[in-house]
Amino acid sequence: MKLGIIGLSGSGKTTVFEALTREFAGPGAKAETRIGTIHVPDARIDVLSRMYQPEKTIYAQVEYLLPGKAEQKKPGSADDALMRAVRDTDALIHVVRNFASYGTEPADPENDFLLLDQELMQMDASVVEKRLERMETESKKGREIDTKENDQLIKCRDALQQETPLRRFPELAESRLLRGYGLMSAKPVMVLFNNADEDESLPELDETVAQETCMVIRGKLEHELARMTQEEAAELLEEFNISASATDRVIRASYDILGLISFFTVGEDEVRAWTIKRGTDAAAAAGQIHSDIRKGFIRAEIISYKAYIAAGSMAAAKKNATLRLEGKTYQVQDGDIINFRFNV
Ligand SMILES: Nc1nc2c(ncn2[C@@H]2O[C@H](COP(=O)(O)OP(=O)(O)OP(=O)(O)O)[C@@H](O)[C@H]2O)c(=O)[nH]1
Ligand SMILES: [Mg+2]
Repeated sequence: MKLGIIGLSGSGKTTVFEALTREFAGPGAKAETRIGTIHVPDARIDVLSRMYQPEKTIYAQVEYLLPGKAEQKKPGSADDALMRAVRDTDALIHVVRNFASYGTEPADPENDFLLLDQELMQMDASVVEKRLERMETESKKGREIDTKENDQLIKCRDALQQETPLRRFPELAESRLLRGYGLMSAKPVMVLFNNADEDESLPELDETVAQETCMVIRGKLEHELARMTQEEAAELLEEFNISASATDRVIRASYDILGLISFFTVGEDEVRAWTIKRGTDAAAAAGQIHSDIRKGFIRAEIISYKAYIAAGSMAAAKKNATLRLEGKTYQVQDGDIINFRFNV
């Protein structure tokens, strides 16, 4: 799963990308598209790993993509290079400047967000319009067109004309028929306000913006923290009276906007988080591990992380019956610890 980092020029995209991924580029590397793969921090995995002392501990992962210079959106320009760059991403992190910087206007975060968000909608509108025109031509020639797709495209056009991003309409945002178009405003988004070092609060937002998933990061501070040794970082955190770096929180939230949850498998060889879409059933979750486990699925032994910790051990959980047996259609919940029983 991949998240694309977008934002107006100078908003702090590179700073945030590097703080989140801890991949620091020297000068010159700036022009290229960068991808960073990172672990999703999960305190539950930490605890399970301490209990089992396994040979391997495996966390869930997400990828961040920072478009190269040439692909970033220039305000007011109509080029669709940005769209091509983030086409294959599953969600967007929209970085918004909320710090004063020398030589630029004072921060106007709400306006900046809306400006680029509207440009995303214009990009979508142009894609949708072109496609509708083509379909009309086809249909005039007597060729058959996909009427359902046509229908959905018209709904997109209507929404975009009202300046409503497509992500507000689950039917359109999740449509298989539209997936190939890489529509920008259909992607889930996290608005990441990039604050000055001294400021930890969200800017005041009106309703339209407040309904987005909004978070704050102090990009420059987090960037410094990410480069430090643990001792140095602890000192800086104390100086700014912060309990922990915000990057973990932001990374977890990126996982959430993707609609992803984790289930766990545990053992002395491996403690592992597996990533699935919310709503996945036990059979599909088994298939994530191995197609044979799905094919030979008998039952899933399941206990929630919380119940497991409360019970203290698998044996105790079996005794007090918090360990349950579930079938193929059981909807896996975030934090389920699962042992699949299967035939090969
Ligand atoms: N005070 C302050 N400065 C920041 C913060 N984040 C970034 N900056 C500064 O703002 C400038 C732009 O940051 P970048 O991360 O390069 O922004 P960008 O969005 O990648 O910029 P372009 O790639 O040029 O579009 C740099 O000088 C950063 O040091 C922040 O949270 N606080
Ligand atoms: Mg940059």
